[in-house]
Amino acid sequence: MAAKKSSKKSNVSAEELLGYYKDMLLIRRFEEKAGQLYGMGLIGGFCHLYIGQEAVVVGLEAAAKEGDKRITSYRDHGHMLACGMDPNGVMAELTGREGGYSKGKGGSMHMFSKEKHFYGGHGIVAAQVPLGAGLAFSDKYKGNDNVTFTYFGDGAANQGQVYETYNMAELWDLPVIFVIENNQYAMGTSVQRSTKSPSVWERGAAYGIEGEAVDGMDVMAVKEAGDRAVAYCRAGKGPYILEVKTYRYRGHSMSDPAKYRTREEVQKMRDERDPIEQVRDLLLTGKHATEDDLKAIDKDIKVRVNESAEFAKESPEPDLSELWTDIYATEIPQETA
Ligand SMILES: Cc1ncc(C[n+]2csc(CCOP(=O)(O)OP(=O)(O)O)c2C)c(N)n1
Ligand SMILES: [Mg+2]
Repeated sequence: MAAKKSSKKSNVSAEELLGYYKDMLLIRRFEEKAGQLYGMGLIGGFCHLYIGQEAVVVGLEAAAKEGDKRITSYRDHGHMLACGMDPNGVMAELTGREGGYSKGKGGSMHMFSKEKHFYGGHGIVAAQVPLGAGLAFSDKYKGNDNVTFTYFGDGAANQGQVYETYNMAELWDLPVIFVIENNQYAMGTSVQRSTKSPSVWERGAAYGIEGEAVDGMDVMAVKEAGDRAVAYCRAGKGPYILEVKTYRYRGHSMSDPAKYRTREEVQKMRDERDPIEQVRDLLLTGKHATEDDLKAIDKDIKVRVNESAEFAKESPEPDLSELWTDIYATEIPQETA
């Protein structure tokens, strides 16, 4: 099994760095806006923000190619933006409007895009793990070289269905990358309180699955690990586990005041490990961008996010007749419903 590797920052081009910066900042600003709209009562139901974890999905999407699939949990807004879904459609789904990806009927946790090969958005902890293996099975069956990124949390990693899936995925050499987003907490339970071994990825060894741990606050390290995982899976060698060590800055969901950890713990992570600040520093010290360039990027992103919020407020509520659509895979005519 591979050991943890650090990123070689010198190999990364200015263009690549700027791309990571923009993609991570879009997620951060989008999530901040979603938090505001939630506070204003415009978003109902659950809303789990991805702030702090941006480098995970941005690094891994940089390792993906057209045709690859992704599936994740309820903490899904970042994944959707990173794979190129439209911020308008995501934000309007959060506000439960017709212009949302699930026509306003799914909300934060249940969005999909066939076009971008994004298979949800799942509210049941770890439910997406066997589904991810199923997606990978379909690609193997069809004989193409696509891979499926199957994301789940440190809490989900203690679920039995993860290990049933590991066994079958390795048995059938499925091209699935199991991405454990270890953000140190499962609701109010820290990893230390729930898990004896600090290396969750090493459990794959019991099933013969290769893997590694990676610093999830370093987008370049994530991209490099993603490249290794993708190369392994595309070569038909079977599944691969990436345990990405990250941190969520906000509570579990918008309704969590996060009293189980200190403010100092969160502040220290923000000050010392923030994924966006790390890339910002590299851009500035490498003279790839000036403070003014970065301000202009932030301004453009805020404009884009504000547009999505306006769209999400103005898009109409779904029509009542929508209650009878999208229930079964094959549409049932309304008169018989
Ligand atoms: C089967 C199931 N059990 C319990 C819950 C309640 N629940 C929702 S999120 C969560 C914690 C999951 O934590 P983790 O997998 O670390 O993901 P994170 O929220 O940190 O991204 C729990 C227990 C659920 N949704 N589904
Ligand atoms: Mg977690």
